[in-house]
Amino acid sequence: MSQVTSYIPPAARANSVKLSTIRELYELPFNDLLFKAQQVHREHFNPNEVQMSTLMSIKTGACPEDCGYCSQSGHHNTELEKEPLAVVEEVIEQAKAAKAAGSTRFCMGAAWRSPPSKSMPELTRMVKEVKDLGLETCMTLGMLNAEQASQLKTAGLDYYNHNLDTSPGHYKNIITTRCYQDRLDTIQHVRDAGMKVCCGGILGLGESREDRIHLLYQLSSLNPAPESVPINRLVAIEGTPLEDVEPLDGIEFVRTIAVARIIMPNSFLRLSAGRESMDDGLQALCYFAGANSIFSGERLLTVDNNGQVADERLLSELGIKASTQNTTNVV
Ligand code: SAM
Ligand code: DTB
Ligand code: SF4
Repeated sequence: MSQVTSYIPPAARANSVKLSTIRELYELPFNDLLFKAQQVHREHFNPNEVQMSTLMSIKTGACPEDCGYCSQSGHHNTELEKEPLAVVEEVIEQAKAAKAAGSTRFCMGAAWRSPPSKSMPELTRMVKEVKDLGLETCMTLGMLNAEQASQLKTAGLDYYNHNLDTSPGHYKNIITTRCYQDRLDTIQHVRDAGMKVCCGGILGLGESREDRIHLLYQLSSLNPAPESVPINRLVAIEGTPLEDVEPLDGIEFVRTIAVARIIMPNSFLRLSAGRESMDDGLQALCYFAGANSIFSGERLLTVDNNGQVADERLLSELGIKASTQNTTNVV
């Protein structure tokens, strides 16, 4: 594991939004912040459209990493049923169902520290066959080296999801089996291979506002900013070290979405894990603050998601439509 002293490559620092600017945005009166975020949102996106992705867990549990929030870590006793790598046919079946339900992107997630070399042929076949269905492809498989990133890109992978999760300072309180720089290195390999970056974090890990400011600073300092930014709200899982953490206040969650929208105006902001615990009002505020992408379907990787019926009801009430266009040429 590499030792970290500095997290932002010097070349990216020049363009990055200042920490003090992010702090000032957080401190704005709520209505001023939301008004500003909605203005920025309208300049860059259709405010009445959301992009839909569907997740599939292609390898579940027994992960060697010790992420304190995760049901799939082999370090915690979560009683999760482990599953080996899925066969390609099963993945295609689920991708077809996702497309039929209106999803434009299919995201395949595996509980690995990094993908084993022996699985690369199956993984590249999954990418090719999902892409042949006319879906955008995304994977999240843990750390990648340059060669793996290039193999996945050649197979047709559009996006790679790899989150920074929290601030550099809070990271060691949540994960000890890898460091921040490891995450940044994989993100760089993904960029160098020519794929789009999906990178965000989790709120509600017992972090302070200052940690949230530093997380957003890191994300907006990636050069360029990630095309897709998932904002997860902790789903506290029994048996993990974070099972009893105090839930993050909804208003602070919305503020974070709004600040992210302002400082990363071209990025799709995905309201990710934890949406199931949000009532209609909170979700509506998140959309108003600039969230414009969600995971559809009944399940995320191991936890429940809102499901199509509930999503269609709320989105129709809000007059928000699922975007039908792929995003691979946007930004
Ligand atoms: N193993 C891969 C990795 O860590 O990059 C991919 C899968 S991992 C489950 C993807 C992301 O899901 C994590 O980085 C984290 O941000 C989010 N996540 C996992 N468990 C969560 C939970 N209980 N609540 C909220 N977000 C969670
Ligand atoms: C991301 O940031 N959130 C998604 C996706 N990327 C892979 C995963 C959420 C996982 C939620 C917990 C679970 O289902 O186990
Ligand atoms: Fe493993 Fe990813 Fe879960 Fe961490 S978040 S324990 S790397 S599956």
